[in-house]
Amino acid sequence: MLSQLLPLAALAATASAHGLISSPTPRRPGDASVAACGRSVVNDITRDQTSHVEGLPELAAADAGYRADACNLWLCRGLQFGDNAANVQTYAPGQSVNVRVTLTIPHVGAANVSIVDTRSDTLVGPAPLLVWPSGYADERQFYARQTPANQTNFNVTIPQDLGGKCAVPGECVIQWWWYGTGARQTYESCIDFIVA
Ligand SMILES: *[C@@H]1O[C@H](CO)[C@@H](O)[C@H](O)[C@H]1NC(C)=O
Ligand SMILES: *[C@@H]1O[C@H](CO)[C@@H](O)[C@H](O)[C@H]1NC(C)=O
Ligand SMILES: *[C@@H]1O[C@H](CO)[C@@H](O)[C@H](O)[C@H]1NC(C)=O
Ligand SMILES: [Cu+2]
Repeated sequence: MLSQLLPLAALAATASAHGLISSPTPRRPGDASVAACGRSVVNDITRDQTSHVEGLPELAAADAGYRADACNLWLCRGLQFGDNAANVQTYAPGQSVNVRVTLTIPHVGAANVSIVDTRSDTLVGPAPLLVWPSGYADERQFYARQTPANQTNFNVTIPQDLGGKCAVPGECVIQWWWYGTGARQTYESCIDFIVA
C-alpha cells in the first residue's frame, strides 16, 4: 500500500489524513452535499477526503446551509447520492466484491463493513458483512509495516436476501466504518450500489 511506503516526513505532511475506501469509487462531495450539509462541512471533507466525522456536527450547526433533515453526518459523513449517481455499482446476490481501503494514519480500534439503508440509517441484511471487534489499524503494526493485508484489501459477499431492498440507486450503500478508540475518531466511507 502506497501510504506504508511513504517516509514519515511525508506522513507528517498529511497529518490530518486517516482512511478512505479507494476501490470501488467511494461517495464524494459535490453540489448536492453542499445543499444538504452546508459548505463548511463539504469544504472540510474536500480538504481531506480521509478525515473523521467528529468536528463536522459543530461546523454544520454554525452553517446556515446545513439542513438537519437532509444531512446525516454519521452516515457516509453526510455525502449525498445526488453527487454520485454516476458511480453506482451493480451486484448480484451472493457476489463477492473486492474492497480496497487506504489507511494513512492509524488509530487502533473497531471497524466494520455493512449494507446500510440510507433513508433509515439501519443495517440491511442478516448481519454486518465484516466486523473487526478490535485491533483494526493498530499503530504498532502500521509503523512496522505489518498491518494485516486483509484490513485494507478484503472481499465482502452480497447476501442472498436483502428483503427486497437495494434495487433502486441511492437506497443502499456499503459503508466502511472505523472508530479509533484512543483518538475517539470515526471514519466512514461508502459505496453506492444496487442488487440486480
Ligand atoms: C459497526 O458500525 C456501526 C455504524 O455503522 C457502529 O455503530 C457499530 O458500533 C459498529 N459495530 C462494531 C462491532 O464495530
Ligand atoms: C486476516 O489476516 C490475519 C493474518 O494477518 C489472520 O490472522 C486473520 O484471521 C485474517 N482475518 C480474516 C477475517 O481473514
Ligand atoms: C477476493 O476474491 C478474489 C476472487 O475470488 C480472489 O482472487 C482474491 O484473492 C480475494 N481477495 C482476498 C483479499 O481474499
Ligand atoms: Cu487522528
